Amino acid sequence: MKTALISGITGQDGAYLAEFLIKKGYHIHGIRRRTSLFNTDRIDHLYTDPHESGGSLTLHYGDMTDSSSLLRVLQQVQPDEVYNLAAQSHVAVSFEEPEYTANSDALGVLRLLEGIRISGLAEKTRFYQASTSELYGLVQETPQTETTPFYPRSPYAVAKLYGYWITVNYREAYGMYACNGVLFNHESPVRGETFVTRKITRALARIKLGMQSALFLGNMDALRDWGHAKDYVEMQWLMLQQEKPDDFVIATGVQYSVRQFVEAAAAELDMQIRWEGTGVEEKGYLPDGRCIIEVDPGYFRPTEVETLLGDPAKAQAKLGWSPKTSFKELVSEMARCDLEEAQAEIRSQKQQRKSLF
Ligand code: NDP
Ligand code: GDR
Repeated sequence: MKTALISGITGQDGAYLAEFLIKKGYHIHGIRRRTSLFNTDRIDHLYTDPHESGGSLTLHYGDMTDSSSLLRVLQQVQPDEVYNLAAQSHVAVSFEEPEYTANSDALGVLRLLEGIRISGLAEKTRFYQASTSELYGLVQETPQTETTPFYPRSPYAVAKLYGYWITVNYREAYGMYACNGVLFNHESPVRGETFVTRKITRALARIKLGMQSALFLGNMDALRDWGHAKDYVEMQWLMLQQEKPDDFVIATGVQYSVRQFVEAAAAELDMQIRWEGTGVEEKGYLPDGRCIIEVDPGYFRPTEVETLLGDPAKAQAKLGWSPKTSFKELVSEMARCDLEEAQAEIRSQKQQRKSLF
């Protein structure tokens, strides 16, 4: 049985990857942080109590900012594969917490790689680094490929740039099997609620049910290449199954604006948006005249990444990559799930009211 260690297992990708690898017959070890509230919602369905036998998932406390915990877990688990998905992954938040972001997203990668090396695992353990299209930032060519120059535009992207290059360096210096997946935005019904796609589908579902009156957004002209997380984690695994380690762009090759995402999600929920005004004055109205979308400049970033579009030709050729989920299917799944979640919330509130009588 192969053993994989996943940092960031409680996040969106960690949950999809763990499920994917368990189906492949792996035993999974995951690194979770200590938090005051439960943070395992996304993986609870995969977990079995350690007191019962036959589980495929073991969780360890650890933190990307704490070498001692990473070293302990690596030495205990001696994994065949390490997937480094842990990161302070919110671009806007990285402007608020730049030093912490650098510590976890840049030095954290070094801690894992060095941990593998000094534990004598450099030959055995294959390493995946969650690199990002944010590296391209102020884009130098379109579409972006593995050879497009980087120009990071946020503390997050600058930290990830270090992560990218230290992964390449450990591959070249120590012959480690270490790969970068340069993944473009990927979403799902379990996407964090503050990323723009989930913020939109969740808010529109709640507006439809009368639970929220308006959605405030930042730059609606931003263009992104959005795929489905479920499709992308398969590529993370495939990158570690090749003869030689390499870096790959994973993207759909299709681009939409934030505004188009709003329109697509609204259409899925049988809502129609009429736009009026431009810039910070832009507003979205329902046919009955209610204003439900407004711009809040507070969501503008000090330096923005205006446009990203990936060219996945190399992954297509070498990994047999083709995205399975279309933009429309992705938006539809997210909108449907958020509508169901909002309906369940209403039902449980009604249930609670009933039990008061
Ligand atoms: P999420 O934000 O959903 O998950 C991040 C994970 O990292 C969570 O499990 C989080 O724990 C954990 N984490 C954060 N800080 C630390 C820390 N200091 N120590 C240990 N664990 C930590 O991100 P995604 O799943 O969307 O993304 C996975 C990775 O891929 C990230 O590195 C991200 O930067 C990168 N990426 C993501 C893309 C996307 O579109 N989703 C695109 C390209 C790259 P907790 O649950 O406790 O918060
Ligand atoms: P991104 O994702 O920054 O691309 O990083 P996000 O969904 O946060 O933003 C996408 C674009 O939408 C614009 N935007 C808003 N964004 C947020 N979060 N909230 C808003 O209200 C809003 N309004 C407009 C943003 O300005 C931006 O242009 C994600 C993360 O998963 C990273 O970890 C990953 O590396 C990259 O994708 C690829």
